[in-house]
Amino acid sequence: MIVKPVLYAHPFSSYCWKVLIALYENETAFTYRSLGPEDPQASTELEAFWPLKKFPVLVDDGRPVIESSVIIEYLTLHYPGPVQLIPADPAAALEVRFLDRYFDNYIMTPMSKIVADGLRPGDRRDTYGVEEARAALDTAYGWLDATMAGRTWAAGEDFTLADCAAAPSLFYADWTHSIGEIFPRVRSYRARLLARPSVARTVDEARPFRQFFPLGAPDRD
Ligand SMILES: N[C@@H](CCC(=O)N[C@@H](CS)C(=O)NCC(=O)O)C(=O)O
Repeated sequence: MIVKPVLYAHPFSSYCWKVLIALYENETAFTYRSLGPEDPQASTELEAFWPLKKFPVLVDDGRPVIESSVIIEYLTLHYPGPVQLIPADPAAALEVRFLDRYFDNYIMTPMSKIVADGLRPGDRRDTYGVEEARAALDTAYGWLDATMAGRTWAAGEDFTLADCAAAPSLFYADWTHSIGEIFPRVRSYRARLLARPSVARTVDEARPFRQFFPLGAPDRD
């Protein structure tokens, strides 16, 4: 009997999108354990595998694989498919891993800071921290705009791990602190990502949860 890996995830979670996009790119078979009130047992199991209770977590043959980037690396090793998300060439792979870190650390992190602030009680808001995060996002958009010159995908002509990280980062970052018209390459890259079938599917699966976006979701993708 073939045992499929199990993914503990939530369809609206940005870090889960990263892994879902990788799974959909290669049509990798997996069992989706959606974390939510409808399945409290899934959250109990997640905590047993990872007491920090961060998701996604992939469990393969009873072994947890933790951290979205590591999960995608694991999938490329154990469930390779036609889309090579990490290049075989080590130097090219380094660039992909750098860009993956770039999207997580310099787009996702300040975006999450602003979103999390929206969940705080009104008298406990971190106005200065949010201003800093907005400025950090503009700096990050600027660097990315220059870097994307002549590139279709983050690391060049091939869709990689870096694009799996870019899709949720730029999707939610634009909702949170819009990508200005002075960053045309970032805007068109975001649109290209949204048109990619694996990303479009992930965005569609998250649609029913938009009402829960803490800052209020705009009426667009
Ligand atoms: N570095 C982790 C980040 C995971 C993460 O922060 N996930 C969020 C959902 S997008 C989460 O678990 N939130 C629940 C919590 O913080 O308790 C990764 O790449 O997987």
